[in-house]
Amino acid sequence: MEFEQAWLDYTKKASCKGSEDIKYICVKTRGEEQDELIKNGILELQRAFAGILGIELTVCQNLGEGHGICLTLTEGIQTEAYHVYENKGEITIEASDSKGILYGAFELIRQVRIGNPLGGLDLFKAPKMPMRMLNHWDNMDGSIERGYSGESFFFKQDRILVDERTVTYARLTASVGINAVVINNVNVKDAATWLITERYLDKVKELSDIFAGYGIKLYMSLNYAAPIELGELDSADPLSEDVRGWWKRQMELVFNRVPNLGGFLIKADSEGRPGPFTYGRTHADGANMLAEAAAPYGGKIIWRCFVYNCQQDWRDYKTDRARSGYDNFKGLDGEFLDNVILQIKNGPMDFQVREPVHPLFGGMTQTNQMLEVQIAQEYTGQQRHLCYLIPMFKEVLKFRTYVQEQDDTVEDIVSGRTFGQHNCGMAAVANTGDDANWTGHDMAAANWYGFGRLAFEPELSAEEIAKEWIRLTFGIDKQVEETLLFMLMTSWKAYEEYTSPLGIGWMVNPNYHYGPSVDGYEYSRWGTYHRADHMGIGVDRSREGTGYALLYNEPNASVYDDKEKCPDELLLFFHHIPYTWKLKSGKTVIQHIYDTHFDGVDMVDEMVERFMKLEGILPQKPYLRMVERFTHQKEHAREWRDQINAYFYRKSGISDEKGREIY
Ligand code: GCW
Repeated sequence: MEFEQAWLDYTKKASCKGSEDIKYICVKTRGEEQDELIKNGILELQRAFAGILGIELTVCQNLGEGHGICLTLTEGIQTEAYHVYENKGEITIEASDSKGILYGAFELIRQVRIGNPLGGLDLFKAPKMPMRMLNHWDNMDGSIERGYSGESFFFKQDRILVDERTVTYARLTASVGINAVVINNVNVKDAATWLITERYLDKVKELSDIFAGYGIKLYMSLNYAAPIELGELDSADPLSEDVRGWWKRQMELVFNRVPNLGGFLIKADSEGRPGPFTYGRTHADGANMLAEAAAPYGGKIIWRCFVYNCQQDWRDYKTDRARSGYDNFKGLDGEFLDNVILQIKNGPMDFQVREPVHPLFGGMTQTNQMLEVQIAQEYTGQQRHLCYLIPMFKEVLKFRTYVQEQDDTVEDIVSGRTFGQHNCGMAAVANTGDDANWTGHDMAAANWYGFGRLAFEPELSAEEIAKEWIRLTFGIDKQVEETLLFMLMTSWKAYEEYTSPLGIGWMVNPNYHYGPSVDGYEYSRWGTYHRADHMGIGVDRSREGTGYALLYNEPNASVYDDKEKCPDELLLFFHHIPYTWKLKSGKTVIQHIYDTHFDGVDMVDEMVERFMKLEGILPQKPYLRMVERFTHQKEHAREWRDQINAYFYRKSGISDEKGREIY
């Protein structure tokens, strides 16, 4: 399958002030051999300078009188950090480790391509989050769970693929500072259970070596019941000596064969996957068993907190899926070994367009934590609608948990500032596939790019990240930049407006989760209800209801618990509210529903209208691909608007004040 270079396309020429005299590139190590990372850094710079500036960089021992770039390994800089600066026309990329050098090389290329002059360049950057990870939900048959951009490029027909595309993937991923990748789906079944056996380890090693050359640790998802499913034991009880011994031997095998392996990601006791509950054991028992076996090799166990009862009866008003992560894990705080990291979704439900922040952030104080977000847009338009998610992720990171007076935001927690942890960070469920443009929607690549940039430098604004991505992908052009920036920055808001209102979420078609169906999940077992009747809508999660609101630290708990104080955008998540209730905006709930749905569609129309003016300015291929997606988004946004408005008009019997057409 053909593939493009996304934001690393060096075929577009550019000029860069201060680059004119650069001819050479040299490396100064502290005596050690140049490793793959440094070699890849040099290659990348050579490729970029040749492609963009027409400069062939010659490798030399010492720069001497010629101007050039010097990669310098030095002491005293934090690992993975880099200092890129200009002095008398010479550019230095300084770091303590070769990963920092590689990141510095990508930084220099970025600076050149976004049009910054090299004279006076002086950037010192250190990643804020230790782990910056992608989780691929790729299955070994080549399909991708919740994948919207083609098939897997890691697997096909139960084989592991290693080819040119793998290398380009690693370059793209490393260029934004991502340093860990889980290659297979968290739902580990069939052939994927065998990934940790001789059957696949040679290929896993090949893949992990390519990744290692770009500073990426390869991780795999594990099947908790592997000892049984591989036919070796009849139990997976984490306290059984046989089972513990089995995992120790298996880990020894895997880490010896794949020394660059980072560790494992596990989804246990969730949505039908096996786990320690079967044996009456806790998640700490399960995670620690694996962690103990992986520890001698420096392996990490990333254990997901997405554990809930997916067999709920809709008549049951007491069980609350939103509580489940907290209820299952809070009591285990402090019981996990140091190489275990709990991975927590950004919200308590499941990647909806709007959710409160997961209460485990700020709930646990003695456990390594990692934030899980999803760029695959499962519930936010499936890469057919434009939905730039970096503004949402920024809100999550900035959320104050009040776990202590200072350094209490989600960002502080997952950066390790709050509790002094080093096993923490951020993971995104990936949005890539084997489509030529990698992400189906060309503009969905901004989420991949943006996720990495944000995890490395969370202080960057969503606009800054978007601008970088636009320039790197489409070159420097004022109209292109203004248009695409407007579209990216409007898109999340627009999507929220024309889909489910005020934080309630869902209202999608069951199973594939695309398109409006207000009652799609209303009578199902998944615990995802809106509870609308003819009087009102929303789930009572206050102290009178499920009590979920009280899981937060003060003052958050009191704010969410109180209808009057709860922010509008989350009101229906926390409270059951009459349609005639006045929001802080001054509108009634029902009028808000009508207005936002009409406005959301208008926003899409405006985005698309502006986009169409880029015909002949953007390269034709991506332009046409996007026209197709935007045409669909326009229509589909109308479908959302009309279904939601008609449903609530019919339920409430209250007309739109503005008399617009409701079907
Ligand atoms: O978002 C839901 C998805 C499932 C997914 C699950 C999870 C991988 O609908 O497809 O399974 O969450 O996060 O484990």
